[in-house]
Amino acid sequence: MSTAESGYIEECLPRDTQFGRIRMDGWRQVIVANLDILLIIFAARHPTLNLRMLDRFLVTAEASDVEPVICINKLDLAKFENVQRELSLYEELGYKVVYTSIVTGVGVEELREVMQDRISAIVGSSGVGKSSLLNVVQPGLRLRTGEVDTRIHKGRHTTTEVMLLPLEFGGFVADTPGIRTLGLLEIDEEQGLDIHFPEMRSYIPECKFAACTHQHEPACAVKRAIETGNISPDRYESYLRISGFKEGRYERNTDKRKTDRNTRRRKR
Ligand SMILES: Nc1nc2c(ncn2[C@@H]2O[C@H](COP(=O)(O)OP(=O)(O)OP(=O)(O)O)[C@@H](O)[C@H]2O)c(=O)[nH]1
Ligand SMILES: [Mg+2]
Ligand SMILES: [Zn+2]
Repeated sequence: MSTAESGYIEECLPRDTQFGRIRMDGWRQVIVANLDILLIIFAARHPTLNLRMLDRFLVTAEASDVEPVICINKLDLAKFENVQRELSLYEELGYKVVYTSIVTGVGVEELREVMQDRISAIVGSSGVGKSSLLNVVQPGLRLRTGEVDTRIHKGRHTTTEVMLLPLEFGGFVADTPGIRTLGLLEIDEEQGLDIHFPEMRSYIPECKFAACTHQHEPACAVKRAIETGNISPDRYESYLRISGFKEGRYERNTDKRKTDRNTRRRKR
């Protein structure tokens, strides 16, 4: 163990938590295991802040029992009040939101506090500034950073592999390559998708049907909560989209639909 210069695997620890996704080609990819924190990074601008994608990341974190922290980078490119207004819903839901910029240095210390003595992974689209932020959080890392295409405002996938990096102030952080699509890996069909939306949890037991999908069922408490303004229609829209994601792990109605079809066939 003392001749650690070339490095070898001492032990493979069991995976308590894992963050991963189902890629477009169907491969179940585990990106990082045994995480404490998932740092979900978006840029305030360039590339565009995508709340629909944020919801997917949040569901993944909830489902894998990893604490999500939202980080909005490139604050220097936008008006703070506008960005904060867009994120206010998430702060109300109890998610921690850190606003950062490598240009002004705002939020960097707060990010260090989040990461200290924890194992975290920084995830998000290409070009949002994941590697740039880590270079500022932990000087000396010298991670390669890329340009954002000025025409389409997308990154160019500069980071190509996951790297677990030690932090001098304590802890480890994994830099990861930009993610284009996030097929959900961790959704347990028995448990359902709804419980990964914190604002839905208290309403779920009040739906008339125990297996309510909150889509077409009568006397649905979740839909009522949307009507009364207690659940955001945007978050509900994300719920609907994720639940219909065929390549993802969630198709709660599949069996039922099959049975319905069979029954119909038999009747004919
Ligand atoms: N204006 C501004 N630009 C930033 C900021 N942070 C990063 N950038 C720029 O954004 C571009 C992309 O940064 P990267 O750190 O390579 O982005 P990444 O998320 O690691 O991208 P991938 O490795 O491709 O996934 C670089 O040109 C950075 O200089 C910021 O806070 N403000
Ligand atoms: Mg990078
Ligand atoms: Zn319902």
